[in-house]
Amino acid sequence: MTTASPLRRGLLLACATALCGLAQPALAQAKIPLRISSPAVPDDWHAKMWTVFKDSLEKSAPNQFDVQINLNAALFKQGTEPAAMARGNLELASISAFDIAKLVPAFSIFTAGYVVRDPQHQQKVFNGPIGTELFKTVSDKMDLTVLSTVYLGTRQLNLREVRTVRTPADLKGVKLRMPGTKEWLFLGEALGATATPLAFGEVYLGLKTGTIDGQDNPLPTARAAKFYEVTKQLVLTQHLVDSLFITISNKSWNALTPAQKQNVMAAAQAASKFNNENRIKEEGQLVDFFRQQGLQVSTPDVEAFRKSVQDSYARSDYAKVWPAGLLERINATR
Ligand code: KDO
Repeated sequence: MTTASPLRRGLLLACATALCGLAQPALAQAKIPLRISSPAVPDDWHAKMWTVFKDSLEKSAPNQFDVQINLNAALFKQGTEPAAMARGNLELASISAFDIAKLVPAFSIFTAGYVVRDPQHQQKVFNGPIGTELFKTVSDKMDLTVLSTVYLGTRQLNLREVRTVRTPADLKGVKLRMPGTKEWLFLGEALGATATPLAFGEVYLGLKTGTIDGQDNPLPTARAAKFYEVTKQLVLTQHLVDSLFITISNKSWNALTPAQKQNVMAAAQAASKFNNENRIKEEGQLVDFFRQQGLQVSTPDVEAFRKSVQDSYARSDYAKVWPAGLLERINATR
């Protein structure tokens, strides 16, 4: 065995250092970018879940992914995420049934009030054959792969001024803020209110200044976005057990190795598990919190709301495109 002279050793070392110096940026560049955009406020569970996603992925696939979390709709406007993913400007997002229904009309069944019964029902529906079939259509028509289903919460009403609300008729003339698509506005009208479109980021100010009379969201979101500071009443209508779907663009998904796919899928599932557990727990505690904040909490005639909302959907064009038997299959899922 020959040993290198001190001069040669020095040269070798210098070369190796130079090579390392070159190799490092090359390695950094090789990381797969995963840009995420969400309208959620940082204190909401479905914003925090992205950190769980990032940490979980870093643990299972160290240094392979560059996960970039953008909250408060800072990167893309609420509802424009699927288009951004289609254009290749975004890799991941948590999109709603309302976003999906625009391109997959059958999905509007999940935008209808009083269809999904509770978080357990939601998970059974989407993790079973109905989810498998519909997610295949989402992949075909939207070029997106659904990685997991997130429980956004059960939507309730939150009003600026106290009023007696027993049935949908009591919401006549109430300017109820809804996100700005026709599916959302239909839900607001089905509740008996005057649905008023507004982006999520403008709701706090809208309530404060009175351009809207109320908003609907799950209680954890009303807490995280501090809507209790600018409203006086909660009406527990329980009108929509709402979902979000963690999706990745097919272009990004198909570029992953089988092992990376498994890691990304597991990270998405860890993220939704974190969100779902915390959100369900918090929903059980927040009525007391809102009372402490001075809000009046009222329970309307939920059966009257259910009947009126279900009748509105049954009469609507939405129901005409629901695949035959789908509603019955959802109802029969236990
Ligand atoms: C909202 O704008 O009311 C809504 O709850 C709609 C959801 O689909 C989702 O976009 C959510 O906002 C955001 O993630 C902010 O919490």
